[in-house]
Amino acid sequence: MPVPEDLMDVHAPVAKALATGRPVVALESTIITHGMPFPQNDAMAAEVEAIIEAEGAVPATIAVVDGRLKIGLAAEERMKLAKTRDALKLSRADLAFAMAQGLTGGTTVAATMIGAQMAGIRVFATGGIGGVHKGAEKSFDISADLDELARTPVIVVSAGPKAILDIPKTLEVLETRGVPVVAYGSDVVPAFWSRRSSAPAPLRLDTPAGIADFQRMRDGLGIDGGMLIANPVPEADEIAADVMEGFIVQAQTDAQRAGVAGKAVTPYLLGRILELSGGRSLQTNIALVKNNARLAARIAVSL
Ligand code: PSU
Ligand code: MN
Repeated sequence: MPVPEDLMDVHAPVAKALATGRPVVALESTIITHGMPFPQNDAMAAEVEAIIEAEGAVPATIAVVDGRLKIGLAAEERMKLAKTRDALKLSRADLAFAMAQGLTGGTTVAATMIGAQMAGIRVFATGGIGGVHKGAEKSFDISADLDELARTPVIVVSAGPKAILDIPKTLEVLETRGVPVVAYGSDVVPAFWSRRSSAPAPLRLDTPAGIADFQRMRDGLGIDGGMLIANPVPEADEIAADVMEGFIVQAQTDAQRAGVAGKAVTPYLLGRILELSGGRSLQTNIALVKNNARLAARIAVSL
């Protein structure tokens, strides 16, 4: 059996930071391969990495390239991935499949958490996590991201569950599985493109140091698994929930009509919402990922 170190390529600046105990922030790559069109996807990824560096941490974009698990990508590698049209979308179920077959893919929140933990990275920034889809009582569509949060000890900084999901059901599943959901500086859980959902925050913290203290206490008690930080999108970039609702309902109707199922659902809905909103949802998505990267870097520095 190969040992994990033989399966992954840790980008030199990331390896150096990990070896010297400097803060590192993991980044996912499904948002690059399936979440945004080229060239905005690569531009977003570059800006996000620069924000993390400006905060004094080292970014590590995680992906699978030709069967190798990459922990950190050089700029040319990232650009190449952003242009790869047939890249797979890899979660816990198919991460090892892609590696065994020598394939290339973006890693979802779940697969990125697995890679981060293997490399020893504690903090990870993304846009939004997958969750319980609306109508899940019929479709059974519940993202593997939720199970991963329950089992893998990585702090995931997001802008809250996407409003294409059933937010109350997503929070119920996280509570059942023992995943802390911390709203950052807010009494309500943010809803990705919008700062507020109708769900009260299960937990609230207002500083990166407070989040780091909470994690240290979990470590001290031997409580494993991840935690979810829900960081509201900046006010200037938000789209009001009632405006979003129209786009979401339309996108869902279109998805059903087109027979979209399984792992294609989230990319389809995001793409359709982008079209329906005339590109506005993409601008908001980019702004919130940058905002999350900044907070994640501050948490990593605090830890
Ligand atoms: N957030 C975005 N764009 C995305 C995703 C999140 O702004 O593309 C991706 C993440 O990688 C997340 C995945 O893990 O969607 C969830 O997919 P699913 O619902 O199929 O588990
Ligand atoms: Mn799904």
